[in-house]
Amino acid sequence: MQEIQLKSMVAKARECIADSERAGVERSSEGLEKGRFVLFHAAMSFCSQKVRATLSQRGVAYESNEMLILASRNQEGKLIAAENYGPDYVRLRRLGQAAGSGVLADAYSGVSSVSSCGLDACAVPTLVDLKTGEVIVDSLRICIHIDAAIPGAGSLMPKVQEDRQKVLRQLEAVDLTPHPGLLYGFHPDSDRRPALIKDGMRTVYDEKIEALNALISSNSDDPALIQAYRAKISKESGGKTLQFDAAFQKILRTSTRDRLVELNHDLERSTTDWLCSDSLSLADIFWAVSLVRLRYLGLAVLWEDLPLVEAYFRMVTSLQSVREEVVSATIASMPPSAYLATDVLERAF
Ligand SMILES: N[C@@H](CCC(=O)N[C@@H](CS)C(=O)NCC(=O)O)C(=O)O
Repeated sequence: MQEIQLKSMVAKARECIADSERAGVERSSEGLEKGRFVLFHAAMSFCSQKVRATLSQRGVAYESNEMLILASRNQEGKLIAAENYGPDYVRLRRLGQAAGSGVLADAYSGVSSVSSCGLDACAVPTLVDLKTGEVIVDSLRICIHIDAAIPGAGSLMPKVQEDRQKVLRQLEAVDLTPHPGLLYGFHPDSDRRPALIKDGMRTVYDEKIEALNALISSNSDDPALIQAYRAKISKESGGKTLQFDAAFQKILRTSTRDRLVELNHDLERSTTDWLCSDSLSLADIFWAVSLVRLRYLGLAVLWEDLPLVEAYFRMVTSLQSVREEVVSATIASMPPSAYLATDVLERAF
């Protein structure tokens, strides 16, 4: 798309953010490629954390547009929709779908991988590359795109084909870990999520669906938008159905445990400090985000008999990019967790 047209869509999407202090903020302004990248993201979103950590690790400048991704009620009790449901943001994001992200996600699996579930047009993160005219809508593809855009030392994707395949396999493993399901779901017998998360999750789906229905009513002249909102309602309704389904919640835990056991095996096989090659790669950044989120949710118990995973957690959380964009961002933007407080930070750093 032509730069002028894209910039105009970005400007409109920015207006979906209620607080101008969160919109159009220059990050790492001394960094590389200044003026090229625009990011729509959320501090608490684990997919956004992957992207911000990658940008930070590669020293890239970008425009930050931080969205509130949960609905809220004003003093009169009126529901305020999440900013990522705003019509102009969804219109921008759907440009990314046209560029190759497949069908809209309309079913719930507890996983948010675009390659296996389709595109959620109402989610973050979204990256706009003003140099190439692209809108990129999936954290996995976004991080690979950013890394490829920055030549020179410090690349997070190995050049050697075999190592590259190893990294891609790990990115997929993190992508297929059911993070949304673990955050939103009520496990029948060992739910260690912070109390405020549990409280919020009791009403979250009803609020999402109410907000989306209101947006359908107020945008009845835009069929593409309505299609995106309907798909989102269908997906979130599926989440509501499974949120208290004990068998489903147990399956999510088991599949997470299986991925951690596999990670432990891969760490055993690795001949270097890092997971896939002799230097830091995107695999290490993605796993850092995943492990921090699991720890926040009280799920480090899933690797308590896997010492290599714990040692790896300590190593990846000592990276400055991970400390700032993942650990600190989680603590600052999410309700306090007994499992990811300052003592954990002190140990990790
Ligand atoms: N596979 C996508 C998933 C995007 C996604 O599910 N984002 C979540 C935050 S991590 C979101 O926006 N949730 C808010 C909502 O769906 O209402 C990616 O990695 O970018």
